[in-house]
Amino acid sequence: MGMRYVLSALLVLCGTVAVAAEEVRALEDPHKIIVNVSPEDDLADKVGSARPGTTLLLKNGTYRITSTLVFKEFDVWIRSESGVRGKVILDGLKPGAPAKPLKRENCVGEIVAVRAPNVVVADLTVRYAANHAIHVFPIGSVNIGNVLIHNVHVYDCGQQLIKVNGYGKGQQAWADRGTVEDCLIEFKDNSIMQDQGKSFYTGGIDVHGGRRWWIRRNTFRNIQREAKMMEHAVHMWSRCRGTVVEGNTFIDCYRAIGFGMKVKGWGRNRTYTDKKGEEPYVDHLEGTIRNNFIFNRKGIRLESGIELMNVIDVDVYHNTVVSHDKSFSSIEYRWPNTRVKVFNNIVSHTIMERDGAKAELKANIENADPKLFASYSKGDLHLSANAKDAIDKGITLDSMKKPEEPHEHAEHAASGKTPAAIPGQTTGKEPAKETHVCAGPGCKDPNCEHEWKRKAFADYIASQAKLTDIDGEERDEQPDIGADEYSSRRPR
Ligand SMILES: [Ca+2]
Ligand SMILES: [Ca+2]
Repeated sequence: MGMRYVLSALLVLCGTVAVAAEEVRALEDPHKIIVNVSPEDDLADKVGSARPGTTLLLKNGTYRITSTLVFKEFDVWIRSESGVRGKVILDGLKPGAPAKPLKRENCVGEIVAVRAPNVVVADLTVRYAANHAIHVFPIGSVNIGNVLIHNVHVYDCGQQLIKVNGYGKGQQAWADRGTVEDCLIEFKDNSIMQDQGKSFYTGGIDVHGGRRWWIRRNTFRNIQREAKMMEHAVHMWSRCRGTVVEGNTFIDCYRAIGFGMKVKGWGRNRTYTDKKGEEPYVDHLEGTIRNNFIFNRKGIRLESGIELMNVIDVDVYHNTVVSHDKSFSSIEYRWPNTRVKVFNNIVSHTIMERDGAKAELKANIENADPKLFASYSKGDLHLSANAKDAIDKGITLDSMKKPEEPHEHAEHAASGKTPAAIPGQTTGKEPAKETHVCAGPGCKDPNCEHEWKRKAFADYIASQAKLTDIDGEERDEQPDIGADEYSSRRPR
């Protein structure tokens, strides 16, 4: 299947907030084994019997998932034949059970379980699980890498919609270098959220101990209920490392982005061979949060837009955080060991220090005037032509142009190898050894066999060479404050 572009027919109105139609690049599929699947087929069996190097190509329709689809082999893809994510639905509602009211006990526990490297889930919809729509966690003591979730619509599950865990009580293995991109992650019916009394055990993407995850260009919407405490739309913790969260739009989420949480080791946190982050304990190392729009309408509480909780070496720049109601904080950094940089952000409320945390703060705008935005009332957070305090007022960020490459693309599966023999996969607590360092575009290494991976990597390198904004537009020599670089031709 060649490279093609799909105009995702997404023009969704959420109150007054419009999510613009977006062009999503279709993945180029390298596989020669294509298994065609129809809704009447036993999909769990097809997934369970797929060999490495297989693509399961799903015809249009709703697939009733009565037992979890478990991906145990590496390099297996599942995607819709049409490339349109709304036309293939993996539905966890038990046969005969009502969809309204939506109840956890009427749904399968998990719909997709990814337990092997290089699995791709693309161009479809996943809904109605008691716990998670997609759960990534290793088998045994082998790390898994390069899981890709691309152009997927995920909604209405009881716990976290996408969950990434380590394996076992001693946490011998982890999931690294995952990518979640161009997805719509939301709640339509939040009655399914797991109620814990004063809070809900529910969120968007929740990653424990993962290294170099890349969360980009997604829309997160309505991950909130009754103004009660709940999990973040994106939460990276238990000593995740090198996360990049960029170019996402968050609408009506109670807490949008969280890095870190715990102030002490808790037996399920990751350790690294360089022992970084162990003494004193920190809960997230390195990473970048940039070019994100975060917006909550009147009546939908934003507890906090970006929370940095016991983290070090995290750069937070060029984000725009606006809530119509008063927030507890727009951005906050907390706990004595925290060390972060917070530059070029524009927020409707405050950037808050808590409990002795340290941040280098430059060129941020707090208590932003609503007139700075293209439409404050409708939540269009692009800059208005009159945003004199923001346009060309940011500091240049030469030192931040290249965050750690989150998607090393070092270990590709080659057909016929077992997971344990995949380059880069190791056992125990050691991080994956790098057997191949990609030279980027034109890489000659025979291990670097997947053209689409090379393209993704080339895109990434290109995006780093120039500092861009949330629209993917290049920033000029005098960067604007916030996620948007002002242009008179504003994308809608
Ligand atoms: Ca500028
Ligand atoms: Ca722009």
